[in-house]
Amino acid sequence: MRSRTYGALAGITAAAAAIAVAEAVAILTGAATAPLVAVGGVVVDAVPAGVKNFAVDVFYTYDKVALLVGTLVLLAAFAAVTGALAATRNRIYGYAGIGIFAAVGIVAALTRHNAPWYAFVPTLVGGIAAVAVLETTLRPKPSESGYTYEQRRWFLRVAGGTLAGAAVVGFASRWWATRRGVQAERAAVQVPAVSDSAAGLPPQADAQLPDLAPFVTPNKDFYLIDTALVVPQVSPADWTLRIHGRVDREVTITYDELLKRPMIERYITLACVSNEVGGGLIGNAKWQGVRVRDLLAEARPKAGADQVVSRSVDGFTAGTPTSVLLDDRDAMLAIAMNGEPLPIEHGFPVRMVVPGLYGYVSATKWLAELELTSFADFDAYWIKRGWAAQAVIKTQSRIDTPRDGGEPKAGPLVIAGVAWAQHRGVSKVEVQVDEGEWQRAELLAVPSVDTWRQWRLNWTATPGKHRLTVRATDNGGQTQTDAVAPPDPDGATGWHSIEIDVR
Ligand SMILES: Nc1nc2c(c(=O)[nH]1)N[C@H]1C(S)=C(S)[C@@H](COP(=O)(O)O)O[C@H]1N2
Ligand SMILES: [Mo]
Repeated sequence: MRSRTYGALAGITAAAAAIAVAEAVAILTGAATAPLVAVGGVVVDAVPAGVKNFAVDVFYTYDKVALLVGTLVLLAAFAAVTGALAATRNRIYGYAGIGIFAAVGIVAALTRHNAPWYAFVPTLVGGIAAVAVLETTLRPKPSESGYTYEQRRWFLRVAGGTLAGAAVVGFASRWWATRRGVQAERAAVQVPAVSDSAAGLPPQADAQLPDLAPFVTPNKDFYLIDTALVVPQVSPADWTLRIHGRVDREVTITYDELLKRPMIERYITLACVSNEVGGGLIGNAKWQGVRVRDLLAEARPKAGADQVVSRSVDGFTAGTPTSVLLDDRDAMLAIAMNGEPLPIEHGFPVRMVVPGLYGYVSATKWLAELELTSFADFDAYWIKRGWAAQAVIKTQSRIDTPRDGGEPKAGPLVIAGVAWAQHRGVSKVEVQVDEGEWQRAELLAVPSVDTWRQWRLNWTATPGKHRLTVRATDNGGQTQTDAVAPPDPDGATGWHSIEIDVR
């Protein structure tokens, strides 16, 4: 084994030890203080919008795993180079490498939103572990003819053991840190009774066809989109909401106080602006919570405060028109989703839900603040990255069954899907088979204009290849446009179209 290889392996071993030790310390200091998470968070916030949109497209919600793996690979490459330099030239290179990485990790951890003062500790302890590992593994000096058999055997044992140990400690720590979150606190929440309940679910809201999205999306199937590399763990006991900024009276409310307020319950379909035509970044749930309007009324927004910026515990922001939060659409601070306390990944203990607006301008999870300001004065998270500041949900429709590329049998076939135009409502859905006439689909019932709507059409499928296309019209009489546009900057447009081969 050449000195260079030896040094490179020693460098990688030291880096692995550093990451694992830092992860273990972060069990005590909070997952967000682990250098991988902190640096990853800086990268998420810093990458140009185009790259992130690409990542969302390619990795869907797995882009976070891809980011962590990418960071680890880069770190390993850097550690290998500095380790090789340390072994062949001067030990100083190794220490400098560790120093640079520790500095990056510490600065990242300390500058994250709401970072505690001790956020530097995991990286510091990890850096010390790296120095110790590098010092130990580089101690044997090669002779003129290279490392002896004994030296190599010793090194492989030490490096192999450290790497295996680091893998176990690293993964176990991360697992433990997640396990140890606020699950127990969530389970202890008693969802209060509702004083103004959702219009009952009409029996004919759900056609219950295989492959057709159910009218109510179960929590476990509800799409997940956020910028948080680790799910924030917010204890209800520590939760407060501060309403401040351009208000006559600042209001702060605790979780217990929130639960004592009149509770409303509404079916609301949430959609992500990144959803492609035909995509799955949309879901419908029964949300329970407190009217935002009532809380804002107590704070008394000043004239000209046309934007409410909702800010999460981890610094994400969404900007919503104040007028929308004050009108009669019942925007709410949700504490429950489909009858359960809000799931942790969907924003426990409190999130905002606003009918008719995309999530990125309204649906802040792990909510901490509402700040009254103006659109002229502040750009929220995604607006800084080029997305539109004002974005109402565009009318859209999707074919769920038959499946794209499916091979159904010839004969009677039900074509079905969902259509949405939240807060305007869907009045018509039409389906086109090949180049034929547009045929009006049957619309299923809905509790309000704020949800998506199932539709279905009976068709006698004839053998051969067919193209099925769907389009919806909202209650204002506007039919969704066939002009194809990407999600960026304010939502995708175009008709959903699938191909099937009838057998
Ligand atoms: N704190 C926080 N809230 C957030 C986001 C985020 O990144 N951080 N993303 C928003 C976006 S873009 C969408 S589409 C919805 C998604 O909510 P869900 O994950 O519960 O489906 O959350 C919104 N709320
Ligand atoms: Mo989104």
